[in-house]
Amino acid sequence: MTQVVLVETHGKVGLIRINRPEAMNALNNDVVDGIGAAINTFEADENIGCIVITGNEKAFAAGADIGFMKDFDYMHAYKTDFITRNWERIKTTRKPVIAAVAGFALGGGCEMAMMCDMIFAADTAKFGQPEIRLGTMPGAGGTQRLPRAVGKAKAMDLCLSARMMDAAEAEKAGLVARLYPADQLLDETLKAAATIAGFSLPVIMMIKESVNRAYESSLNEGLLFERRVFHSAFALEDQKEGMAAFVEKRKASFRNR
Ligand code: DAK
Repeated sequence: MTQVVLVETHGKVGLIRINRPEAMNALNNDVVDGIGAAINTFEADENIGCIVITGNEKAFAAGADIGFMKDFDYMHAYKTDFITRNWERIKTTRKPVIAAVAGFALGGGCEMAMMCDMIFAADTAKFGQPEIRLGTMPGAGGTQRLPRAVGKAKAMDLCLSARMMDAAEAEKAGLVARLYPADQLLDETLKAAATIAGFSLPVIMMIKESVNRAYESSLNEGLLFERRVFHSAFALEDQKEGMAAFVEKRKASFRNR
């Protein structure tokens, strides 16, 4: 049986590939559970400092599997917690997750990319929330994360018109952190992920937690949280090492403590 999720390790980077090319990487329970299991493994591995999720050159993921869900009724979707059981795992991991998006990231695919900490896109990427065309609406963060990323006007436009946004527009709007020619996307993303993973793991986690706080609290609360976490970073051996290395003009060697 084809494995719908492929998992690789590149040094300190964990790579997860969605692998349903025959269906534009449409998401089903197996895919989402596979991603959840891979994240559990990477989370438990002290050697991994950053995770990358990608698809193939045609699609990151063209949304939830429409054939699979077309006959669902409310009771089934609710009782089985459709897709949800591992869906939030991307969000709850304490290690940074980069979505490397080439081709289509539509519906649940766009929502999954937005759940990651940042999106790196190929110039071929296309983002959209076309659920309205199917007689339904975004159900996994599209109406919530998209306005936060690109503002209300563009989010309304995408969710209500079902139009796709190309990579250049997505980068300009703030959805995409970095844009690459398609043939360089994965290499460049792995390189960036390796740079992140080379820093001190506790500091990586402190920064992720603090940036996320910006979305979940008032500015004053967020600043206070950041200040407390910043102060606590002085308790790290890696802080002593990082600053000593700078003063001694050598490369820091972090031990994740
Ligand atoms: N589901 C199933 N199969 C799909 C698919 C999808 N979403 N997208 C594409 N495919 C399949 C096509 O049926 C086709 O299969 P065959 O006919 O070859 O067997 C194959 O992939 C190639 O697609 P096309 O022939 O259509 O290729 P094109 O290049 O012409 O068009 C396209 C590519 C991506 C523009 C088009 O396929 C398309 O519009 N796809 C549907 C996009 C869409 O509507 N996505 C939104 C789905 S709703 C939740 C989590 C997630 C969700 C909800 C809740 N919870 C946690 C609660 C998500 C919901 C959605 O995403």
